[in-house]
Amino acid sequence: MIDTFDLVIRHADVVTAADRFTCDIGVRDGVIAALGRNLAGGAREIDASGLLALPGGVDGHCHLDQPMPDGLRMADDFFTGTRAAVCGGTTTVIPFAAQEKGGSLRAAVDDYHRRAEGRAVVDYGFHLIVADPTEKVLREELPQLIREGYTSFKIYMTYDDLKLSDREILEVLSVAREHGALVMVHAENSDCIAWLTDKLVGQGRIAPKFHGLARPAAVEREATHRAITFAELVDVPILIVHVSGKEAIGQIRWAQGRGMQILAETCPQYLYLSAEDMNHPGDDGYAGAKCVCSPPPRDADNQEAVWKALKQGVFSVFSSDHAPFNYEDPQGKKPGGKPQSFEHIPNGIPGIETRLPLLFDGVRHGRLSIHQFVELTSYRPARLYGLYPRKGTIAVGADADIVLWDPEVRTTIRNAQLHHAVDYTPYEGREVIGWPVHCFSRGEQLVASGQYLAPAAGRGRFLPADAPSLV
Ligand code: DUC
Ligand code: ZN
Ligand code: ZN
Repeated sequence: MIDTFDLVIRHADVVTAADRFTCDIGVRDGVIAALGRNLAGGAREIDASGLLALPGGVDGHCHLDQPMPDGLRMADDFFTGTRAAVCGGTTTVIPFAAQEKGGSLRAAVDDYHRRAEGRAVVDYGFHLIVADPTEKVLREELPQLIREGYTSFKIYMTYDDLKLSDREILEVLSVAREHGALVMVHAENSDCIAWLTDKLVGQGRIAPKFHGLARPAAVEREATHRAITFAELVDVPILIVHVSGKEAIGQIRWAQGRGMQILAETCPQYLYLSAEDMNHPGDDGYAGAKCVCSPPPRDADNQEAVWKALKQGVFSVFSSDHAPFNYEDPQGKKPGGKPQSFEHIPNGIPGIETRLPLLFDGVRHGRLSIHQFVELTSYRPARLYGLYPRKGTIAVGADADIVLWDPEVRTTIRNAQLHHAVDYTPYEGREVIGWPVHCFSRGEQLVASGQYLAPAAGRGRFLPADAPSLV
C-alpha cells in the first residue's frame, strides 16, 4: 500500500493566531496537505497527544555572521545560529544584510548570500540595512532589491558607522512608500548618547553599568517621537524595533491613537533583564558586559509596561535581537582581550534559542494568551516580512514548519545545553515552564524529544519576500 502522506502528526492540539482545534496533520512534499480527523497513513507517524502544535517561530530580528567593524566578530554564523534557532522552536530567521558606508547595497546582499549558503539548517530571508543612501542606492539599488524580494530594511538613528541624518531618513522612507517596503527603525538619539558618554568617561565612570546611563529612556523616547514625525510627513508605516520600556511605548501609543500605522517590536531582554544585570559584580565588575545591549534593559517598572503593552496589542512582533558576541573573546565583549570602557563593549546579547521559551513562560503565567504568543512570534512577523501564508500558520498549503510544545515541562536554562556558539546566556539558571520538544521544518524533523538531530547544513532555503502585509 502506498502511504498517502510522508508524515502524519496524530491528535495534534493545533493553535494558530486565531484558532484552536484537535486534528491530525498530514504532510506531503514538505507542505501541509491535510488537516482532519483519522487521516490515512503516513510513511512516518508521530503521536502528539498532550502536546501543543504551533507554527514554527519566525524570528524577524536576529544578527548572524554580520560583518563587524573594529576587529569584532559575531560568534554565530548561519549554521550555529539556525541550529540554535530550531532547537528553540524557530524555523525561519530573518537576519540583516548590512551595507557599509561607501559600499553598495547589492554587494552586501551578495556577500550575505555567500555567508548563508551551505550553512543554514532552517529557511531564512534577509532584511537590508541601509547605511549609505546615495542617489544610486535610492533610485536604483533599493527599488531593484525590493522587486527581487528584499522588502524590509532597517535604518539607524545612532552608531557612527550606520546612522542616517534626518534628511536621509526622510529619503529612505520615501522610497519605502513608493515601492511598498517596510522600514524598521533603531530609535536612539546619537548626539545625546555621544554627549552623555563623553561626560561619563570624563568622570572615569566606565564600567558596563554606565552603558545604561549613556542611553537613558529619554534618548529613546525622543528618537521614537522623531521617527514617528518622519513617518507622518512621508505618510508611510514604520516599525520601531527593540522597544525597551514605557517612555517609547508612550510615543507609540500616542501615534497609534492618532490612527497612524506605527508598528513596534520588543524582545526578551526588556521583559527579563534590567539595569541591575549590567551591574553584575563578577569579573571585578565587568561581567555586566554580558547584558550590554541597545537600547539597554531598564527596571522592573518598565518590564511591567512592556508586558502590559504586549497584552494590549501595542506590539506586533516579538523578536530575539540575537546579537551573538562571546564574553571571553578579544573579538567579543572584551575587545583586545581585556575589560574595556563601556563605550567599546559590542552591543547585543544572545537569545535566538531562548526567545520562544521565555515568552511561552509568560503564557503559562497568564501574561498573554497562547494565540497572542503565536501572533507575536510567528504569524505577524511572517505577514510583515512577506512570508505569509507559507510561514506563520498551520494551514493546508503552508510549509510544514511545525513545533510540538510540551506545555508542562520545567526547564532550567543553562548555556551548556544551548546550541548557539556563544560562551554564555544572560538567562543562566532561569526556570521556564514549557519547551519545544519536536521541531519540523518543511516536514523534516530537526529536533526530537529536545535532541538536535543534526540535519545537513545548507538544507535551509532562502525565502524571497512578498510585499509586507501590515495587518
Ligand atoms: N541594535 C540591534 O538591532 N541589535 C543589536 C544591537 C543594536 O544596537
Ligand atoms: Zn538596533
Ligand atoms: Zn538588532
